[in-house]
Amino acid sequence: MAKRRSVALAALFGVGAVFWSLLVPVAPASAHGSMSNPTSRIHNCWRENPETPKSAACKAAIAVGDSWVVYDWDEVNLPNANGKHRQLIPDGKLCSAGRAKYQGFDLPRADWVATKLPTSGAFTFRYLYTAAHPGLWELYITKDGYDPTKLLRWSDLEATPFYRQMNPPTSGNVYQMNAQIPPGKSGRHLIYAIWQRQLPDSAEAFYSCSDVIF
Ligand SMILES: [Cu+2]
Repeated sequence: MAKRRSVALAALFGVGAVFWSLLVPVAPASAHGSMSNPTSRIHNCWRENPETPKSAACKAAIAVGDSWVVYDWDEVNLPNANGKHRQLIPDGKLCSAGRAKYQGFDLPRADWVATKLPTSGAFTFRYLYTAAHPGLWELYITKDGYDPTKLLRWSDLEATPFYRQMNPPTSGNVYQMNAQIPPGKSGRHLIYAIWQRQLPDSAEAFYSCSDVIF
């Protein structure tokens, strides 16, 4: 009896899935972006190869999460953020956007692969996208005295972004963010990027953590 019912249910769902696929336009459900220069933690682990990561930090992140998570490197998002990043994402979970799926990228470690940045002047930050959406980009840098071996809190970031721009120019599949390097930084720091899409299009936002060394 139970078996016959499950067969009937499977048939029902099978028909439903076919019907649904005819109605929904074919579009990538998870296609958005992440910082590529300086590379974000998850973007870097994806480049290293989720199945054979090289760095100890990527190995550890994948051990906590899973390798399949890394293929969704462009989807560290909250679908309904609407600017309320600080209310929605708890301290210690900034790099995962508070999502359990991405928790490996919150690991406090001093050996995340880091990009060397100049200590002053203009720099083009690059944000790789798999789908373009109009929105507001903000780049935050950690305060002096940042300690990468501690969980990242909102209060570890400077209060105001050093870059803030609606719809930065694109080249290829990359948003080009022409910014001034925040002055006075030395050693290891973290750049937190927030891409907030705009209503009525969407309240979705994307988040990324890029480790850097000045
Ligand atoms: Cu998207």
